[in-house]
Order: sequence, then structure tokens, then C-alpha cells
Amino acid sequence: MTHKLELIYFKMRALAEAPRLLFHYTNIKYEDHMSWDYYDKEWSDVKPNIPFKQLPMLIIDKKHEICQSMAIMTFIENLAGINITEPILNAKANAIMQSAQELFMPLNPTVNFATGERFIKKKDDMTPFLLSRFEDLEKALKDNDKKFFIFDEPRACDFVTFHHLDLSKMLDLSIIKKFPRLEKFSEDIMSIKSVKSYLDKRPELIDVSVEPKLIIDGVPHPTGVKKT
Ligand SMILES: N[C@@H](CCC(=O)N[C@@H](CS)C(=O)NCC(=O)O)C(=O)O
Repeated sequence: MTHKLELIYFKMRALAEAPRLLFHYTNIKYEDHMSWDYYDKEWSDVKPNIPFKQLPMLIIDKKHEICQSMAIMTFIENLAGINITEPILNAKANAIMQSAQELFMPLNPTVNFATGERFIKKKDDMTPFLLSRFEDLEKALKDNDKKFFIFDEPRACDFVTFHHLDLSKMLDLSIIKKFPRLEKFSEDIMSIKSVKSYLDKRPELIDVSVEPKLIIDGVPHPTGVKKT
């Protein structure tokens, strides 16, 4: 059965990124909407009526509103029929996914919004945590001896991890450079044809740490939750 899938988010490269990557990888058609275009209202007016008052949210068949990016990832995996059914492997994949997802804060807000001295302070403060978590992720990859975290083909946990690793390059490129196995993992994800074609055409995030903007249809827009 084909569902109508509408992903609602903001102008930022953050929690909608892994769902978008997984949609492209699994070749599942979906629509991508900015909150203000979808609802024709400011986010502050929309927020109180969203099930968990935050985005991204996936609307299925104009009826089911699914918040929480990890729930969206699990749904896409199930829909594509690539969910990991073996209980132990499934648990390991979930542990990877949650451990990568914990990188969200403060990495994603810092790269998307922080500027000047605040950017530098936040970067310096989070670097020990990033180094420690990257070390754990690198070890998990090495221990498993597969191309990706669970199999030789990527699953939801791989795309969540990829997103945060990829964003860390805009915080401080030298961090991932300390982890050659994670760099190889990133390159392997980026070289998947359907993923590469998405990465090549997604809005570019520019002027990080100065005045972050996304280039949407050739026009630079400041990151944020407001229509520009
Ligand atoms: N745990 C949630 C976090 C969602 C979240 O933090 N969303 C932020 C954007 S990345 C948001 O909606 N910010 C606007 C607001 O809170 O009003 C998830 O994984 O989806």
C-alpha cells in the first residue's frame, strides 16, 4: 500500500536530515514542507497543536501525525521492509541510533545557529563529549567488522550517525579526522548513488559560525523557524 507522506520541518540542517536520507535510500516518495508553507501560519501558532510541540513531524495519509525523528526513522525502516528483525541485532542497532542521536544537543543548534564567541565557547565545551562518543562509535564499527554498523548495507542507525558526523565537520573538521574508520563509514554512506544524489542537491548550509544560512532554490535564507 502506498501512503501519502509529508515531512514537516524548518530551515535547518538537523533532525529531518536522517529521515530525508533514509527516504532517498529506500526510494520512498515523500513531500518535504516548511511548517509555514504547510500550515500557512507562524510556527508559534502551529506549535500548540503539534502532538509533541516540536518538529520534524511526518504526516501519513493526512491523518496520522508522527513526531520524534527516531520514531519517523523506525517507521520508514518498517515501511521499506528493511527493519532488523533479529532481536539482538535490533537492540544493537537501537543502541547505536540512540548513542548517535545524543549528539544532537548541542551539536545541531550550535552549527545551525551559534555565531562568534558563543560558537567558539559551545564548540570548545562540547569537544570532549564529541571525542568520547566518536571513539565509542568507531569502536562499535571496528568490533562489528561490517561495512556499516550492523550489516554491509545501511539501516536507520547508520543514517542517524552519518548526519551527526557530517554536521560535526562544520563545527570542527579536525574532530572526525581523528577517527579514520568513521571517516570511511561517512564516505561509504556518501558514495551510495541515491544518497549522493540527495546530498548533491540538498540546500547548502553556509556561513556557519558567522551568520548561518541555507541556500534554498538558489536563495540564501537565515536558518530558523520563521518564513523568510
Ligand atoms: N526529540 C525530538 C526533538 C525535536 C526538536 O528538538 N525539534 C526542534 C527543532 S530541531 C524544534 O521543534 N524546535 C522548535 C520549538 O521547540 O519550538 C526529535 O527527535 O524529533
